[in-house]
Amino acid sequence: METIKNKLVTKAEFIAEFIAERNVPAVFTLSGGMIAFIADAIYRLGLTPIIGMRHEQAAGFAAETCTRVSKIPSVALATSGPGATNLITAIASSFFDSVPTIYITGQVNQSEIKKSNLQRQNGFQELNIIEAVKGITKSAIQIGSDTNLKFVLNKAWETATSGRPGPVLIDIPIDVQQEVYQNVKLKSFNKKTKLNYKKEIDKLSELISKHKYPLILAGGGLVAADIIKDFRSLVEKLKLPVVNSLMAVDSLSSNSRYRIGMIGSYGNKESNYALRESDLLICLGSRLDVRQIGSDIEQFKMDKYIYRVDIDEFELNGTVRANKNLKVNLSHFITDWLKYCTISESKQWVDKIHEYKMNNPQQEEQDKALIWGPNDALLEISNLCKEAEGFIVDVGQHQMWAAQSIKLTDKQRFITSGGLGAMGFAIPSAIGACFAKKNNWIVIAGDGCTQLSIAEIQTIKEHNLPIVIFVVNNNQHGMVAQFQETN
Ligand SMILES: Cc1ncc(C[n+]2csc(CCOP(=O)(O)OP(=O)(O)O)c2C)c(N)n1
Ligand SMILES: [Mg+2]
Repeated sequence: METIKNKLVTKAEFIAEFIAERNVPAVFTLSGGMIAFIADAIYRLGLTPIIGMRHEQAAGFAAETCTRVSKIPSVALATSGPGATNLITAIASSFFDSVPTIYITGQVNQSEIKKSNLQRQNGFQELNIIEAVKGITKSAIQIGSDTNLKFVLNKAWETATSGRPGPVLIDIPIDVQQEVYQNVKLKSFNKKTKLNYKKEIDKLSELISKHKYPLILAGGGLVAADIIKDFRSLVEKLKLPVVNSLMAVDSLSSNSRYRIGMIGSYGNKESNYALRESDLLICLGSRLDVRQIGSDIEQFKMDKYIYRVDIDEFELNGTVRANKNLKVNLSHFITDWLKYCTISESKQWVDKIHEYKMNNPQQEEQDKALIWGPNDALLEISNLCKEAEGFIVDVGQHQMWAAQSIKLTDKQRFITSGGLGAMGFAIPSAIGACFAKKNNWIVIAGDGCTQLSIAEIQTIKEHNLPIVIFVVNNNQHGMVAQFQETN
């Protein structure tokens, strides 16, 4: 890329250049006056596609999923006030699912920003977005004329991508966007050195050898750590069964004999069976959410030895107290585990789980009157879509049927809104996915969810994106109906 060196540029242009230098795959936005200078600068520089969406929330979801697929932070831009508030659901989604998305909001002129918190509003469409998103971002900062822009951008990137990843928000008043900035070549932050975990791995191998029913629980943190290839090699080497949370459906391909399936109240029967029977549970980047383990923690633990690996100490110190907690970067840990692991012998244990599965098919949960239930339908859809890059799944019963029954090939992704569970996630997310990897993406959405983001079909058409949408129509908000009927 040609860098504009020793040339006076505006701060908006500098931001556009930063975005291009970092190879951001795409920027998603719905325009507005207070963000116009940055949007124009990105467009004029011509190095990063800038995609106009029909709603800022959709822009936010698109940027999140573009990030999840490309593994490079993507950007969503919004104008001040309603543009910024419309981003909030998407920001929360990135936060809960540990995605390092960059959100940039425009703000009114510095002179129009209210001076006291007691005043509701000063400028037109002025809103304190920094305060609003403090609890759902890793950092949220407003840039002023005196702020070192280059430092803040580098720092924001570093904050989003380091440790447990998550979103950051940068708010930039319109007058600051237009200020002149002396461009200097951007320097990237140093990568942290990798520690060696051989000692821990040796102890873990011994622990595994001492247990009869060891089980791995793959969580969203494992997928976020971008170490799936090594993880898969590790599992084939260890020959240990693996269950997953909703956020790690694609941690193993369905071809693997060791992929048992999803746990929890909406999980696969055989996975819950394996979880119950296990005497050693190795949790890799999993929050152990109430939907996965239930609210009775003692009942979940029984006499199991729980070994937790997570980068987030607040998760490790959460409700489930493990026998062993390891606060480490999972990608480093898995690399070392693969290097130093010893092979365990758990064939009988894996056979036992498969036997249970044979005798307890998932389909049996469905309404007996249905000849072809939703689990059959989702399995069939996946059989028809083996060439697709992956499945992007919305929120509701269809999401659970998909997580239970879709068969994934080696390369396919399964992307959904996990922690926030935000309806309307899938269609805009598929748009974001296309800008990260232009191949066919399959959307699975309920009749309810589809209506939240139906306008984005226009965006799909405008860019002629290879997205196929399957609407699972049960003429109701099925998950809520199920909740009402059973409570
Ligand atoms: C933004 C948002 N609003 C409300 C909910 C609560 N909710 C969860 S699932 C669901 C129903 C979704 O309906 P549909 O898309 O038809 O899926 P189904 O459960 O019928 O498969 C609702 C209303 C939510 N998760 N997100
Ligand atoms: Mg429905």
